Amino acid sequence: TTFDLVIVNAIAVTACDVFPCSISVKDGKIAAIASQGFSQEELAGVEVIDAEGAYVMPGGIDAHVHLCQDLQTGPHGLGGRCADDFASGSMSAAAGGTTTMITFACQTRSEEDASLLSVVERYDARAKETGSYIDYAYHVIIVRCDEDVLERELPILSGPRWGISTCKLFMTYDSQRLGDSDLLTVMHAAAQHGITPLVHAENGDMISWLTDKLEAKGMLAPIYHAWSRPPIVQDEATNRAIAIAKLACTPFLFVHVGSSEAMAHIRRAQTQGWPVYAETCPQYLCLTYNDLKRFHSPTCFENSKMVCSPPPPPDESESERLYTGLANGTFTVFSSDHCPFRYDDRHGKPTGILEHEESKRGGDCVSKEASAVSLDQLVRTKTGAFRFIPNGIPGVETRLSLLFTNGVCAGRITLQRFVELTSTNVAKLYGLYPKKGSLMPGADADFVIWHPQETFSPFTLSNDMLHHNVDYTPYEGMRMLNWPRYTIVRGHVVWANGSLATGAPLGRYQKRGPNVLSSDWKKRGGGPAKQHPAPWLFE
Ligand code: DUC
Ligand code: ZN
Ligand code: ZN
Ligand code: ZN
Repeated sequence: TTFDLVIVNAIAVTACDVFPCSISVKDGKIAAIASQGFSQEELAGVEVIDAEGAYVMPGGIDAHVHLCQDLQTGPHGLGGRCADDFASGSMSAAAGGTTTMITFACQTRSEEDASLLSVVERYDARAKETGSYIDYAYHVIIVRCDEDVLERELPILSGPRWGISTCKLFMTYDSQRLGDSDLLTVMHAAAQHGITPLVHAENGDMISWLTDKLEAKGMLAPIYHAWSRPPIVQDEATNRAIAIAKLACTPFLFVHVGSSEAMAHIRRAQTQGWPVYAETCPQYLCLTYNDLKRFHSPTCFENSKMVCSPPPPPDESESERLYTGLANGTFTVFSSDHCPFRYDDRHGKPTGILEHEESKRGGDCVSKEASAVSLDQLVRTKTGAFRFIPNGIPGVETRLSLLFTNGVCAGRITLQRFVELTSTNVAKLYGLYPKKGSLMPGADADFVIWHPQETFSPFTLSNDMLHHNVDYTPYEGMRMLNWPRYTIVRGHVVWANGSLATGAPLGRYQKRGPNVLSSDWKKRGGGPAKQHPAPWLFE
């Protein structure tokens, strides 16, 4: 039998090892990893990629990507139109070396979203509308505590039809947050059905209180979005969520951790043996408060391009502490939190102006669509209010290169740790391992192949190089020391030498199993019996 694809002259990098090899692919799976090349006979008629001595890694897995999340369902709890669908989002991901993404099917509190199953079905229809160029899966976002959802629907979602083994829960945003009691109930139910909760840990009351205080002083500019969410907002919620999860007895993960104090709470719980995991994202390593003052003056509305929640950290010393958490294992995964809003779309970042104008007039939203003012005029002349700016920045395409440049090339993390954070641990935590995230024979043939490091010419990033449907990148002007040269999904080359493959989207939905990073957790002495004098209360 001959192969479908062969990669020669590669330096394979896994979460453990770095070694020279050749890799063969058959029927979308890794057939063999060989220390030598292949014979002429074996290669006859086979597609060959010469890696020229470059690193080959398991394809990137980005477990935090927002696509097709509509107006009211936005993670900011306000208007704001998600700029990427599955087609544009997956092309952007592929061009950045990512072969699998996990996106969010988001429940709202409206009547039609009472059933989480129908939320997922409708979201799945959105994905099918365009198809995806890389493999994909869904998390669910649960914004209410409903017995039918928790007892009847969660087992269906985690079962063979959908294979959804994670749910995201918010501790902030009035339209989405769960109180402590609901968090206990939902986390406990999730644990019983083998679903790992992902927690957005910011104290919503602190944020509202600070927002009111800032606004009372007329401090409305984008930079004050960060001031309304200082690190203590994350610290408190993180510490509280750890206590809640201990009582509910469930392994869980903190998404988008951007505070070193929050990280320290997580580290301590891990050291005590609790199955607590954490994610951080490029914006907490590569941006600071300064980037919220980048354009012209601090009050310039263009600074809304950098508004995300949690915000970037105050300064670089904080990012440096987060890099330590990446190196020492406190962080389990590194994701983008790609949450795309355009600047030239009145339902993108300019929502911060329009809603502000409406609120000053005390009106509702009806006149906005009809407004004769051009968008261009609007963004040039208005300042807007940070409260109304959609929270989120794009980054699915830049995730790997930013960490490769600033983590690996800068000597802050090893190559193996890079693979662990961007692929292998992600697959293990989210139930895709070893099909994804590994270079084992039999695994899916998902690869990212870099440029040979010695001969690569560093370049300066600009948004016109990117493939998302967003009109800016927060990382404009940053120096990149390498970039994925090939992205391969189940043996299909989807990105090569600066070009995306044309043709039908071949991404497949991935059913997931449970988190395997903490499969031994109950044995290690977790479980209700150790937590409470009356363990039967938890059954
Ligand atoms: N949470 C996210 O996960 N993404 C964007 C904004 C937010 O609050
Ligand atoms: Zn969040
Ligand atoms: Zn997000
Ligand atoms: Zn409108």
